[in-house]
Amino acid sequence: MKTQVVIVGGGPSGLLLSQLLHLNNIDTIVLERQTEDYVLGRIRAGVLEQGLVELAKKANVSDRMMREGQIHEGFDISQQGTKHNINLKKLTGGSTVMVYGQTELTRDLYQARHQMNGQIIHEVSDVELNDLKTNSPFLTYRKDGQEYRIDCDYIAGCDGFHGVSRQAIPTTVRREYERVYPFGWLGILSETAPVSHELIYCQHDRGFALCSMRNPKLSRYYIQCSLDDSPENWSDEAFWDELKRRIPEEDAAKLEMGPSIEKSIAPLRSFVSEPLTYGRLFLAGDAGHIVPPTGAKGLNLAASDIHYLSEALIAFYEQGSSEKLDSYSQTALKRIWKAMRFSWWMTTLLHKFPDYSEFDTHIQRTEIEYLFSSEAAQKSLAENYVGLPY
Ligand code: FAS
Ligand code: PHB
Repeated sequence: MKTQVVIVGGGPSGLLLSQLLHLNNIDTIVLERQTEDYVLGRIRAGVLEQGLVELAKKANVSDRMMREGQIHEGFDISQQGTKHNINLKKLTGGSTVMVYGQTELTRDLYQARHQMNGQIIHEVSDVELNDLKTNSPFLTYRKDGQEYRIDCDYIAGCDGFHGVSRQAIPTTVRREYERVYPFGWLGILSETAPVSHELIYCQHDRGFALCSMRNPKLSRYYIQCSLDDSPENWSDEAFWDELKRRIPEEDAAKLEMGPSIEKSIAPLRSFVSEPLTYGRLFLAGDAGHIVPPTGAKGLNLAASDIHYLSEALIAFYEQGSSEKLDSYSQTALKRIWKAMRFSWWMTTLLHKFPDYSEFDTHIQRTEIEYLFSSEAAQKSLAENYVGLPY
């Protein structure tokens, strides 16, 4: 087979890139390890920056999002049960965020790709990237016991943190930066009304908690848990009891509880791999970086990577210019590191760190009290939360 751009990974990064390139008459083939149903079964991000909403509009996949998504003008932070509202719209002069599940966006992307007869090959294995430093790279992969080869001009590595693309960059070239946090997030999905019309991020001596949602009838809750914990250790009742201990009393009193329809633990890490390019290979999304979900930046960073990479590939095929391709890594990393910083800051602000000294704990408490007392500090938080410019 031959195509212009092979995209490894059929998650939101890969599907969005494929859609944007196809709309600009650039041929792609997406290689995905799992089935479509498996990809759509993942429950992940919930908060979309305006930049991602605009990109979805550009990709012609925003209709349902605009109908069913919820615009949020702010969120609450609670410290030991005392709530403070962060009015994003007021603090940023009008910016807001969109609450619409990553799963739904991925569903919309799949539907658009199928409508345009996009080539997505599922259940592939043994994907290998070859001749990346030449003008004619190629990939091999296996499916149904057969080996296949695809010749192409460029390869987009959109295969997430555990994919093969980043590994194709020699360790002598790659520089990796990482912080693994000593805790995870135990999350549940329940068909119950959200406890509040906006998100509540809770800092508490027992550990962090987050009240989020997908729609007025579908709630998403998280509690900080230890790294060696597992969902099986938590009955629904135990989860609800612990959540109620960590959220403000007035919210605990009105919390609508019900059976969990999904329960999982996500580890928290900050990770960046540099550079994002190697010859004809370009990394985007979780393949190149991971943020702790505290700042709701994971999916949104994938979006800005795809914005830069799609623009660069379109400029190459339309004008023969490789200038944006040559500067992709440097351009994307500038925004990645700022989101990395914000996600790290929100995580250190709101979580219980087992190795914190009394001084550390006092500083953490003071950081939140300063935030609650300073409009300047809140403006800084707000401009990062709604998303820095692309
Ligand atoms: P993805 O990991 O979503 O997709 C990569 C795709 O590549 C997958 O479909 C995978 O099957 C495929 N793949 C992997 N290896 C392959 C191979 N060798 N060959 C072919 N295909 C291969 N972000 C938030 O903003 N908020 C959250 O609450 C949040 N929660 C998260 C919870 C978890 C458990 C995880 C893992 C991530 C979470 N994230 C969250 C971040 C998440 O939303 C990512 O940022 C987002 O999925 C990034 O999308 P992709 O870059 O497409 O990577
Ligand atoms: C979610 O709804 O899954 C969510 C929302 C905000 C975050 C993290 C996760 O910061």
